[in-house]
Amino acid sequence: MQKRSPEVVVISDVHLGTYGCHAAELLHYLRSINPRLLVINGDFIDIWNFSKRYFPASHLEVIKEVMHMVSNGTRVIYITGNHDELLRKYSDMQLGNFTITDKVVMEINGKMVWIFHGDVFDSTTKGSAKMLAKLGGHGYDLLILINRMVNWTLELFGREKMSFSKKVKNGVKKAVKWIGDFEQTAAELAIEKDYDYVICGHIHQPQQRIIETAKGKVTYLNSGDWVENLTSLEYEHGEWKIQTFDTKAFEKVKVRKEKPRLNVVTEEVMLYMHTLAANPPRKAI
Ligand SMILES: [Mn+2]
Repeated sequence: MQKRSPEVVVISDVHLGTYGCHAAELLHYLRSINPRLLVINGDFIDIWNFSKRYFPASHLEVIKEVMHMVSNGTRVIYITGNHDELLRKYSDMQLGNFTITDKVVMEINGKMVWIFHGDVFDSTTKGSAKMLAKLGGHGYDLLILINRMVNWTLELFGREKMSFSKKVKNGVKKAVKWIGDFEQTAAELAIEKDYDYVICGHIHQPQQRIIETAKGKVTYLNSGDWVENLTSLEYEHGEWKIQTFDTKAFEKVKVRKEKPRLNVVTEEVMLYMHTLAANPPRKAI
């Protein structure tokens, strides 16, 4: 397989460590690209849900693949989200090609691009976004599990699969218009700051559209997620586009299991995280 080399790739909301995460598909996608810059825009590792002790081999393989990309020369910027906000203590830490931060402003071919996860709007967009935050937690995970069981049954009878969470979210969308609120808020702020592009994640809704207000206009982009939409943003030849993973063409290759080393209970990992959190790194002089 020839790797594609888009200049910049943005992914978000992978939610490693949850049942909903499509790690095998993401692994397949990551192995198909060789970008100069990879931006992981929040909620990559779902630390909120770590207590479940679910962290299969394929999820670790995703982390290994990202590290592999780092060592092969891809610059990786990890922007923290609300499900991995524990890592915000390390903001602006840099290890070679790898950076952790809260937000990024970069210039790409003369255009100013502002990238952040988007949970910062949760407290400002009244009520509606909070529903999503809750949905993003345990309830959402349960919904995905039930959905998988239903789909398994549907497949057994040769019926088309269905997406519960998409249905629920579409309902929520109609009721409170939170997606619109979110996109509008992000765009208004970006216009105020005079940026050309604003890139978010968080709401699991891939998007690419120009938003115009009385003060100006901006291109709003959202990389979607790897729970339902399996999307990323790619920048190549001066253009941004949404890339959707082709599940139909994807052969479900089982990720090689290295038992018992990889197929682990996360207790050690969790302990490590907590230890680090208790001792934030000192700023380098
Ligand atoms: Mn989020």
